[in-house]
Amino acid sequence: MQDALARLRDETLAQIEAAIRLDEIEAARVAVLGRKGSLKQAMRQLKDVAPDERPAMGQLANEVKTAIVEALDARRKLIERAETQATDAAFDITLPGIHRPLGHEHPLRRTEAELREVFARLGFEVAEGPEVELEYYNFEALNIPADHPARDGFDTFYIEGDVVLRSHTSPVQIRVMEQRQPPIRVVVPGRVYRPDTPDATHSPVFHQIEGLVVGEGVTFADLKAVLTMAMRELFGPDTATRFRPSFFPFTEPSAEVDVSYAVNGEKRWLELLGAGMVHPKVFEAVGYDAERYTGFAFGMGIDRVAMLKYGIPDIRLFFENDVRFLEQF
Ligand code: FA5
Repeated sequence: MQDALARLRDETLAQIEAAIRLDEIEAARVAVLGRKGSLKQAMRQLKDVAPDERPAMGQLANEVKTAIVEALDARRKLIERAETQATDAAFDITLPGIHRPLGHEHPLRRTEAELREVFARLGFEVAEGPEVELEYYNFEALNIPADHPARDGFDTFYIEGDVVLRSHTSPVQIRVMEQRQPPIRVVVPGRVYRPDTPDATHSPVFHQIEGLVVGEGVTFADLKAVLTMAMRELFGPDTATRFRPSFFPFTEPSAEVDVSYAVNGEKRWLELLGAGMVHPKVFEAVGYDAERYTGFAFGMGIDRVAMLKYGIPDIRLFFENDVRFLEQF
């Protein structure tokens, strides 16, 4: 009987130790301590034990029972504690919430929106045109004949035949003038493409905003006034602009316009746009009377504007999609 009690104790304690749910504890308790439990049955054998050994056996049986009751108790408490901890954790309102990152407006989009606003205040409407464009609009209609060296500056990616990716927003000048008669005052924001090698200020994909004003008596002074005002609106009232003589086949005279900025107190210039008076050949291409109408046009790099506005040293940062960069705007 002594052996039987010892085995019962060891097996039961092992079973309790292995229990991971409260119902397993309860099952173990019933199986051992219940009315028909194994301990009760073992006790019944007491009457077959020699009378002088009975007290010792009885005591052993009680010790086994106490050990089992204690083990059951301890295990039950452990499981209960683990369970409440698990539930508490699920409802712990002090834990940080699940972070769902917010999107950011891209600095280029924001700059484009601001440019639209500035020009809207100056009386410009917004027009748009296709990024996949016909060679005719990108070149010929703008007085850039095939095989003319001026094509190099506006060279582009060719899709097939006479279909290209536009290398500037100027083709939309033609599309707008084909559609309507003067007076015209539009800006055209959009994406353009060039096989330029990327560096700090050049990207093969970038953005321009085109401006076109056509009417009677429009002069270069109007062009200068509009651009100077726009630059001051964009960069602040003290902004200096510099008009350098330049060449574009679709304007005459032509200028490149730089805007001043400061690095450690030192004044520098960044080329922002090309501009000029609309060339009579362009008016001819759209059937306007070049004797009656004059106009000016400009094409500004939106990426360059954003670089100046936000102090971004490298244009490539706009296109890398690094959240750490984008989050700063
Ligand atoms: C043009 O694209 C002319 N269509 C502008 C124009 C319009 C002149 C109307 C006259 C009348 P240009 O190639 O200089 O010109 O480009 C204009 C501006 O786009 C530049 O001043 C610069 O700000 C920006 N730009 C040009 N190439 C890149 C490039 N690879 N990456 C980023 N910005 C560029």
